[in-house]
Amino acid sequence: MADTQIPASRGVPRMLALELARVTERAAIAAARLRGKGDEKAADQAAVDAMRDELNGLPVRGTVVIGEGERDQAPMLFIGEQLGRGEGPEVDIAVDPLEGTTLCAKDMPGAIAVMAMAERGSLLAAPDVYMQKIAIGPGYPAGLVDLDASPTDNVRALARAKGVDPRQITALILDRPRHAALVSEVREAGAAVRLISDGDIAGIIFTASPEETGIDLYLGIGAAPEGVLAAAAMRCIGGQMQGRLILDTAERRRRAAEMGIVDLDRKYDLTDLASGDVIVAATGVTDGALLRGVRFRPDRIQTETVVYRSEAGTVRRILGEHRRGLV
Ligand code: VTB
Repeated sequence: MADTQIPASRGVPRMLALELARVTERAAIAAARLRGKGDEKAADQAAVDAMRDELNGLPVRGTVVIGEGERDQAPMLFIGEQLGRGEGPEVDIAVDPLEGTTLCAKDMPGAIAVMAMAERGSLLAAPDVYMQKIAIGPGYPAGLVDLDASPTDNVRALARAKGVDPRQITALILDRPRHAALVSEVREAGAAVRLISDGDIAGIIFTASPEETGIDLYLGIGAAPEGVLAAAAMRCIGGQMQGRLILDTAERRRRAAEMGIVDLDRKYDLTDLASGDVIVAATGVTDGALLRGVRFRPDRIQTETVVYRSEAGTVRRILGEHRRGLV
């Protein structure tokens, strides 16, 4: 269908895919200038400012439904903020201008600038709390793994469906003390565990191409906004994911209720987290397995961006060359 046939109030015109690449490219370049400086807040702020500026030039009426920073008092593109030129389709915007602030500050692999844009009302508006998550790649029967099944059962079910021994399964888990029991159980079930220090959006995306990444399964607790962004990407690439918000204090429950969450214990499926027409863009800040980091050359700046679109399931990798002085 031609974009001109999409009513102005619905859908995300596909031409916006390139615009989103432009947004994350700019945020990534801004953050990359502060790579390795040990200042997470400054890098985050630079990415936030660049992203906001670029988003405000787009022909959309956007509302930020997933922002960042509540948890760590970071500079925000805050939830509810209106973005865009105030004309064109109404869209939900989810942003993580610098996913992996610590990775960027320490110039370690895997920092990215990432955002999603979707039809109004189609991304879960979640507070910045923790989320329990599970994800596997495409090609398996629906419901093969489940948040409420034991890690052992999930590893076994996945191994069986893959036709391999559990010893050939690798699970990716954030390296946190809270995951000690989870890591032990997964290893006892026979699987290998790859630990990462940060960056579980990419971690979940890795499950969609196990033959390349070596990752079959994502398990554990990360941040909720990253969960929604990962779900938006998985909607485009294929794969399964479930998430449940961890609302373990009265304050968190109050914030969730304020955002319209009725069932506080709800187990969200992929399409509960991100439905409708969605576009996701991510640009590498530091080198990583998903994306190459920004390269500063004498006369130009190079970026690598991936853009996912749910409607057609397209995945595009864009190598940008930016003349210095213009960005
Ligand atoms: C993860 C990780 C992020 O937050 O979501 C993590 O993917 C969860 O929070 O890169 P804790 O660090 O508090 O465990 C990040 O590390 C940063 O947002």
